[in-house]
Amino acid sequence: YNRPVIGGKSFTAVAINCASKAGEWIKTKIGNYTSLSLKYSPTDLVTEVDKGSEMMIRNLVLTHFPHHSFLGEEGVEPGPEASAKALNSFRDAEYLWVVDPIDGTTNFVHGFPFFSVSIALSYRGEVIVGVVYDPMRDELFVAEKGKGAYVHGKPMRTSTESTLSESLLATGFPADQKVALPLNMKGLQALAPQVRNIRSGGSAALHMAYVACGRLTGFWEIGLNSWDLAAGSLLVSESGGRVTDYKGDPYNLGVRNVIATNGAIHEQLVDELAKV
Ligand code: 2AM
Ligand code: CA
Ligand code: CA
Ligand code: CA
Repeated sequence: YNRPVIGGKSFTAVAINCASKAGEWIKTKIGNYTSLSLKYSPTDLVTEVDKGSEMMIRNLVLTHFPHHSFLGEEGVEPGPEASAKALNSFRDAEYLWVVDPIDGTTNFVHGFPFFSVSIALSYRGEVIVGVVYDPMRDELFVAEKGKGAYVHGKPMRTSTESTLSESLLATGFPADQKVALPLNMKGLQALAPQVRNIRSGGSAALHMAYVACGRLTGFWEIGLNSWDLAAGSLLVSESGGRVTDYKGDPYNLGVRNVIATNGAIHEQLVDELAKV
């Protein structure tokens, strides 16, 4: 894989530009958005800022790369079936941008300062660029396939804990209250007594970035979508960590139930979650 450059603009440069522009704008909109609506359920929120951020990113990407495909959360009908269908409709795409314009909308709406912009570029289904931007801390996480991962230009490595008892983990509470949420509660109950502690920040993409830079030992969550995980998956793998589905099979864009770790505790976490 060679760093691709078209018209003097690298894919990565465009991704960074999109994430920082959108992030700066989102930051000005905290406590200042005008329309809040429910998508799929009372917990599934969207604002005009989600839509505006996605439009900003989409326009910028397609201006630079008009022949690329684009998959953004707010361009897809709500609900898990539509998400899977949308991703599947791009299975033959060469270059596909996979974008979450605000990951952590609930936090954005409540003014809880933990959300991010997540932008990934995949080539024939494999993520080659991943950018996650946290506008509140002005932290920019960038990875390129085969070229490592960086936070503001500084190389990132995952943490070194090798046992669950030394581990700081994160998870998220799934929206699906019938199957996924109870399953996750069982996982929590099994893991909580075994680990140092567990956090739930509310942005899957930012949790993945925190695994990549070693602030978290690992992260797991059920029922996510491609745009939540695509960028973060490359951050983690390029930082020396591991990203798989619940069974321990390698990450791909279709993975909804994710386990991401520093590598050292990966099998232990997969095993513990398999027991519940
Ligand atoms: P979002 O803020 O972009 O919607 C938090 O646990 C994670 O779950 C976030 O990445 C959040 O992304 C996602 N999330 C929130 N509501 C969801 C829903 N109804 N279905 C699937 N994912 C959701
Ligand atoms: Ca959402
Ligand atoms: Ca999301
Ligand atoms: Ca979102």
